Amino acid sequence: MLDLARPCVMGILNVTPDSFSDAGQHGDVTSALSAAERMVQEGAAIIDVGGESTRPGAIPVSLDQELDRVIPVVESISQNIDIVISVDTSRPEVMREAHAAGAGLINDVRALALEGAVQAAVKTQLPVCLMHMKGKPKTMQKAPMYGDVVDEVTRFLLDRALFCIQAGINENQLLIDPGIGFGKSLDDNLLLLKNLEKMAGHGFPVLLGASRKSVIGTVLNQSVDKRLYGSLSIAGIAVWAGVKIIRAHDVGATVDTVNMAYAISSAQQGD
Ligand code: 8Y7
Repeated sequence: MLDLARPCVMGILNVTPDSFSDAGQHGDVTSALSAAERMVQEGAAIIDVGGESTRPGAIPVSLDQELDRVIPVVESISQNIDIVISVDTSRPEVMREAHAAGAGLINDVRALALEGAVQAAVKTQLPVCLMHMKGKPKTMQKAPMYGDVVDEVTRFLLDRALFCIQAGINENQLLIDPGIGFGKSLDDNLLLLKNLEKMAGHGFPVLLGASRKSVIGTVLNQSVDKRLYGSLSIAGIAVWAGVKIIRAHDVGATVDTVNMAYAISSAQQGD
C-alpha cells in the first residue's frame, strides 16, 4: 500500500533499450530484479517500471513490446520484494496486466488520455498519478508556449482529476505531477519548480520527476551523468514545498536529501 504520511522516493527502473540515461541496463528480468532490490535497500518506497521511452523525440513502442518488457519485471519484483510497484504506462492493456501481475500504482504521463485508459484504471482501483504534458513526446520540445505556465499546468491537472473522479476513481487515489521537461521551456520548468507549494496546496499529493533532466543540464551546463547534485537540490526544494513523491535514478542520495529536508520542514517546538 502506498503510504504518503512522509515524503518518499520512487526509484526509476527503465526496461527500455533506448531510455536516455541508463540505456539498456535492465534489459532482462534478472538484472531488473537486482536493480529493484538495490533501490529498495537504498530506501526507495516505490519502484517505477517503464517500458516506453517518453524522452523528447522517442519512437513509440508497440503494445506487445511494452507488455513483453514490463509485465515479467512487475511479476518478478512483486513475487520477490515487498514494495509498491508503479507501472509507467499510458496503455489500458498494460495497466490491466500490470495490476494482475502485482502493480500498486499507475503512473501515466498522458494523464489517462488514451482510449480506454480511464476505464482500465477505474477497474484496477489502483492509485493513479496524472502528469501534465504539452503535445506528444515526439514533438513536445518544439517551441512550447504558455501564457501563465503554473496556472495552465495546475488547471489541466485539476480538470483531469475531476474527470477521473467523475469516471469513478476515488479522489484519495489521485496524485498530480507538473511533468518537468514534458513540453516546457527552461523558464517554464524553473517557474513550475518555484511554485511547487501552490501545486501541493490543492489537496492531491504531488509527485515530481526532475532527476537528471535537461533543466539541470542547461542551468549547470552538465551532461546527464553529472546531474546528481542538481537533482538533489531540486529534491530538497520539492520536499520543502510539500511534494510527497520524488522520482529519482539515484535512490540512496535522494532518500537522504528527502529525509533531511523533511526533518527540517516538520520540526516542532518542544513544550
Ligand atoms: C516523469 C515520469 C518520466 C515525470 C512522472 C525521465 C515516466 C523521463 N518523467 N513520470 N516519467 N513524472 N510521473 O527523464 O516527471 O525520467 S520519463
